[in-house]
Amino acid sequence: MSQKGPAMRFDKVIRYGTVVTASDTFKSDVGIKEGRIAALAGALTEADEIIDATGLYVMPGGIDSHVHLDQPSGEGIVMADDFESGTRSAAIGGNSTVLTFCMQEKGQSLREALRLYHAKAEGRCHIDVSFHLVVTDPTPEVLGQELPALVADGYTSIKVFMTYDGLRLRDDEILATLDAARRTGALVMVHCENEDAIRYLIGRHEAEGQVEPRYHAATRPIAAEREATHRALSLAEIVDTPVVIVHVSNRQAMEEIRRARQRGQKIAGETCPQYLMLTSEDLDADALEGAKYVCSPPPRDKESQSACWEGIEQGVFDLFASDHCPFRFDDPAGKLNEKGRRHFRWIPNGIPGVATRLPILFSEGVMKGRIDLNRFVAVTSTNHAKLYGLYPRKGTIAIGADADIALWDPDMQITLTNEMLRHGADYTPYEGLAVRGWPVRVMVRGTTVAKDGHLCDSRRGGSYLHRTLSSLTRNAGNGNRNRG
Ligand code: DUC
Ligand code: ZN
Ligand code: ZN
Repeated sequence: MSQKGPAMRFDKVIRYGTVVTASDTFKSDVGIKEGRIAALAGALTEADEIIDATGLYVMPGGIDSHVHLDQPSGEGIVMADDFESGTRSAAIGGNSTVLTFCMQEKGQSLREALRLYHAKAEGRCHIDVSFHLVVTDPTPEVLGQELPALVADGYTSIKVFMTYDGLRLRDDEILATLDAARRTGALVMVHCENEDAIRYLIGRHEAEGQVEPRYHAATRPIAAEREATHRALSLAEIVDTPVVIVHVSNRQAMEEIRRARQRGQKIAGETCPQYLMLTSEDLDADALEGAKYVCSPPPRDKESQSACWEGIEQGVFDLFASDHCPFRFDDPAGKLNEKGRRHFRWIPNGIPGVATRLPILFSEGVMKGRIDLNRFVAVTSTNHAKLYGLYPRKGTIAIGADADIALWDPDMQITLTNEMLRHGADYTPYEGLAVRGWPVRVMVRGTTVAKDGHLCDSRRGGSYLHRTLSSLTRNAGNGNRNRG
């Protein structure tokens, strides 16, 4: 493993730890110079700072590729995290990079949307960030002129919605967007739920006076997600374009991914902590407490939880992301806004989770023997870097990579409380959950940003990351790009 002689002097050395990557686990010191990993070897002693990692795992910092920060969320509603608080919370939970969303308004150019989101993020981020483009208005100019130029500038992923008025695209618009993505190499993430079915069910429950939070889950059934997943995959097949199916909540949607792959399609799948840890019964909580768990797709049942675990274990899911989409609970600008108190359809969709994603998977997955350490690193960091064009700069412990490192203490036992997560929400869905394993230090490009649960670098030194093409589209592109 040694690449450098012992005479080299480092800025920092992490000593005595166990390095874990997506493929290997080995004892090694890690030498860091000018923000990058410069050596992996035994007995690196020459450094300005020696960090003792005895008993700790030295892992790539978490990359959370599905995070919402400072997004407009409807009249009078305010997202609970901006780029400062969201990246602070992410760092405390073991992350060194987050990918957030830049939302195009109807009639707005993608460039203009990006200008606004860069202004929101500039100088406020504690860790590195990059944006996915949410395409809500796929005009010929947007798809034919803007998108190719933006992909060339390193904005290499987009998201489309099949649900929500104002956001959803029709099937022909999705096809046009996928086609444009194929030509440019952009990777498309799809939110799969059947809007018409949901709207119909909302009307039916509303007519019966059934407007409590629990009806959020009842009006977004598994079949509505499965149908949209099947349709998204079919549209992707028709124009031969890779896609990521995000926030998969249940077995039926997951099996659609498996089947599409068996047909030869290039598909990535993502699931999230809420689909392992919560069920629709949480939305049944007393009074309006259920509003805390309103997210889309909604949490399902125990069988769906088992299916999602199976998908992580068996590789159907490449990505384990938080879908952090935080709103305060007891707040007129949050879950319990005036209209939301009276009808579930006005409760903003989303739950906080950027700080709890990694500890939950480490504790419930690794420590309970469901997945090994290497799979943990793959689904929480390496695969995010590969799929979203950050690899090998990010997502691994290797010479030349950014020194984005999380030191994990596998023996630390923590009971989660909202206060320790340092996000802007006034609750966590996981209050009181006991976890084993905690990221005791998080470094971004060699600088320690969080230590022992506290932010310890107030410089807000996070950078914006321009990205290369996805591993999924780069490979698919050989025969496809520039065709048609
Ligand atoms: N989709 C997301 O990806 N996040 C929050 C809400 C939603 O519908
Ligand atoms: Zn979504
Ligand atoms: Zn989301």
